[in-house]
Amino acid sequence: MMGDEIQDFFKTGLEVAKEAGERVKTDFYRNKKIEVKENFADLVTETDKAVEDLIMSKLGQKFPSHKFIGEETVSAGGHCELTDDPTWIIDPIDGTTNFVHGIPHTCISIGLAVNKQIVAGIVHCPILEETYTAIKGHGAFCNSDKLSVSHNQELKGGVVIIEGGTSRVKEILDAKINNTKALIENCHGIRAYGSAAINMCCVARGSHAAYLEHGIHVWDIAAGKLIVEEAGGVVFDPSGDSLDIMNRRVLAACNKEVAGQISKIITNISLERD
Ligand code: LIP
Repeated sequence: MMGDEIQDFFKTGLEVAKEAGERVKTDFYRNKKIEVKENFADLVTETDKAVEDLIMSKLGQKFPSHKFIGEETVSAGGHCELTDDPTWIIDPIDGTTNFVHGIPHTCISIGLAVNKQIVAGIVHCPILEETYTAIKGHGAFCNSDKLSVSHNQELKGGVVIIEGGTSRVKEILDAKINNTKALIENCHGIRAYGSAAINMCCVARGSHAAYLEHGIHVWDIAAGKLIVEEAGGVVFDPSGDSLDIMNRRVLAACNKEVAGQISKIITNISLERD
């Protein structure tokens, strides 16, 4: 696939993300219709569904041969298969719990995979008014500012993001609490912004040394993975192995030294694949 084609796909993806952002912004300040998915803490709103429909129909009209993986379509029993075909991987609202509670860290995350590699990524945060973008080989940006990860090589000198997630399974929570403790003991501080995509952009912009989460899905990290890598960072499986994007766990870091120091002190958790 030619670079010009990717640029064209990206341009359309960005236009659609911004249009979707207007809907998210309007609904953010209104009462929301909320439903639960896997458990009481796993939320979806009518806005999530409407925004996913909007993105898929606009991109589908423009690129009829492309495939789609969307959070709400998969949650409703749809297909979650990553093939070599151009595939748009969409989280219509990443940070749904934030959206529900009026916390501004919420975004639209759109990644485009070709031959199973992410070639374009868009994380549009309509309330924060930040749009993170990357095209493979062309760097990563926040609005028009070029992004660069931190050069710090010591975990002990950085801030790390670790999320609680939506699972309420005791064994998973126990492992996450142990990992949280191990991180607190070994870094300046921990944070959690409630959106995997925004967490990854925090690593890309250089303010955070790393982000660790078990339990995420491919739509949470597809765009962010490329944004971190194009800002000079690394994205691995938390074990230190290469990332399997469908394997529901992620470790993004400013460099492989910091990633390695985290892999050594945490316990990996196995989850059902996407
Ligand atoms: C969210 C992730 C976040 C995780 C939440 C949730 P959603 O995605 O981005 O990192 O901790 O549990 O999965 O559901 O808001 O798209």
